[in-house]
Amino acid sequence: MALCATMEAANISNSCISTFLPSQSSLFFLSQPSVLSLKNHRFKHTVILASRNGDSVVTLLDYGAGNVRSVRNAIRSLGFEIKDVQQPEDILEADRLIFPGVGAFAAAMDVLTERRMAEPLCTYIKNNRPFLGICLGLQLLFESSEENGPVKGLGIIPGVVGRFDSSNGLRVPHIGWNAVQTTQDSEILEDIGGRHVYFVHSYRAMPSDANKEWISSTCTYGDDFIASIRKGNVHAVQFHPEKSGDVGLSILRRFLGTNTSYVGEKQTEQKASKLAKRVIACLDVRTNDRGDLVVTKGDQYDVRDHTKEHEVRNLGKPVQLAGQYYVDGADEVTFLNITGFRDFPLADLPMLKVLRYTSENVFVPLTVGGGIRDFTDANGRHYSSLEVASEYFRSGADKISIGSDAVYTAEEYRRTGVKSGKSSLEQISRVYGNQAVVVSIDPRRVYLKSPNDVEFKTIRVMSPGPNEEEYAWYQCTVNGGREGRPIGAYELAKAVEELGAGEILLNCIDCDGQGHGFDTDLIKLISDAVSIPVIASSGAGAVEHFSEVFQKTNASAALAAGIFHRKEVPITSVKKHLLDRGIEVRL
Ligand code: 1PR
Repeated sequence: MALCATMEAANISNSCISTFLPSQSSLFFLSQPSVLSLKNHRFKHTVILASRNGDSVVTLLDYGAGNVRSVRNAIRSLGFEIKDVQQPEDILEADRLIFPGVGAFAAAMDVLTERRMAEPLCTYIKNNRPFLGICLGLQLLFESSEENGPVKGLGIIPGVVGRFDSSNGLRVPHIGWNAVQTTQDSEILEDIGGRHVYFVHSYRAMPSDANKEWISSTCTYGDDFIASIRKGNVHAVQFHPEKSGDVGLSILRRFLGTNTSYVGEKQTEQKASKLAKRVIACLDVRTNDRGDLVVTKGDQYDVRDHTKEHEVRNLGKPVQLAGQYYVDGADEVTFLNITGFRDFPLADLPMLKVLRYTSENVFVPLTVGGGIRDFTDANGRHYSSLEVASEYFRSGADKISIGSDAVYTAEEYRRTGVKSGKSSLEQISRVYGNQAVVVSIDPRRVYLKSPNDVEFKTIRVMSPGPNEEEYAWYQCTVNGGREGRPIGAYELAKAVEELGAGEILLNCIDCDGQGHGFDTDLIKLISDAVSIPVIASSGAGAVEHFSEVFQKTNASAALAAGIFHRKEVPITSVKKHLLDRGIEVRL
């Protein structure tokens, strides 16, 4: 590795850098210092190039079942080249092999068997050759899995992979930044030291006497499960290093054989101990009247200025802002293509480009929403919602978010009581897993004199309505809040959980952009009703609003937009405040 350049671009904002953040500068490892990457980051960063010798090639086992772009980007950002496994022999010839398992266990085993890759993979591992399995790439090493099963695995490690038990209120999937306890020396984990890493999964392998010699770390979620294994040169991790920020990149770097620590110095005593509450930065994206793709922000979903020109508010460039939020410590970044309901996203190539460029340098999870539905274009070509989602995943999304289409699906499901299996929600979660499917709800509060005035779930509100109403229901809307539908947020949330959603992004049109705080009545109602994680959204105006929502509700994450875009409240201040209030966050 050669340190090539330290550069400081113009207009660096220090306003959001506080003393407790892990690093005040970020390290970017580029195989080629592309103009785009450098141009798009207006913050201090260092570029390091891997040496160009035979050691810079990594073999990747990508069996084509889903998004491994993030892993590719992370490897490339460390200065390594990727050689894809094309045929079984490539596995045995690899100097180091990374296996990022994606999709479902049974499907992955089928592909490995059909392509005659299972046997060379077992031989490679049994010969103690350098190996790193990620997520499903860890689970497949075990004897079998209960996912779609029982299904036989590669049988290298004793044990059965089972589902998290949600019967005691545990939210499944396990999504977010959690702590690991190392149980055995593993040089690839050396930089973890009390930091959180990113997990997203519903199934896990459990420690036992039979597999204890393999375990290098465990994680607690309900019970203790296996977070990583290590035997000789064989490593595998249940979490996602490619999505775990600088700690994750350091794990990859150590596996790839460069042992220098590049994790920023941590200036806090906080040690990760459990699943952290997430702070998410959201970018509502659309094309403005000049044809530029911009980050905008509405007041109760109205994104146009109240001036004569009535222009779409322009709060910045999507790739640049996402990169900034990554450096500032956002635990996830969400892009919502807010005109996706009328503009077909696959025609919206700029949005796909935004994802591609962002995922090159942002190593935390990326969610994208807007326009995920079946579509027939002017030439009569039909696109399924699965195709739309697949394109988003291929472009770098880790999760997709469905808005309007999920409302129609839930209405139909409530009407018929039948799961058709054909909705976008069901199809995408079947192929990519529930953890990859978020449903975004856009409800509007409707006040009522009596809870019997509607057939939907009502609540007694903390503050009475304009005509002293004491009750309200939350009516779902579609098309960016333009049309109210005959279904409540409560009914929608319950239905989409049953249909396969892995997470709920809970907006509130009344609170959006107001800065008066989250609607805790609504968030409590929904987060108590479902057992999947709920992201609280809309209304954040001060750091206290984040602690309030976590103290009063069971939200797993809180999302904000306007206060971050306008630089009124930095992400670092939000995290510091939560930490001061005893709420665990990722640092
Ligand atoms: O219906 O599948 O095409 O998805 C469209 C997506 O775009 C939905 O997720 C919907 O929420 C979003 N959307 C549509 N129109 C708007 C709009 O603002 N006019 N944005 C819109 C929704 C709400 C939040 C916002 C928070 C936090 N934006 O994402 O970021 O309210 O804001 P704040 O912190 O400033 O209060 P489909």
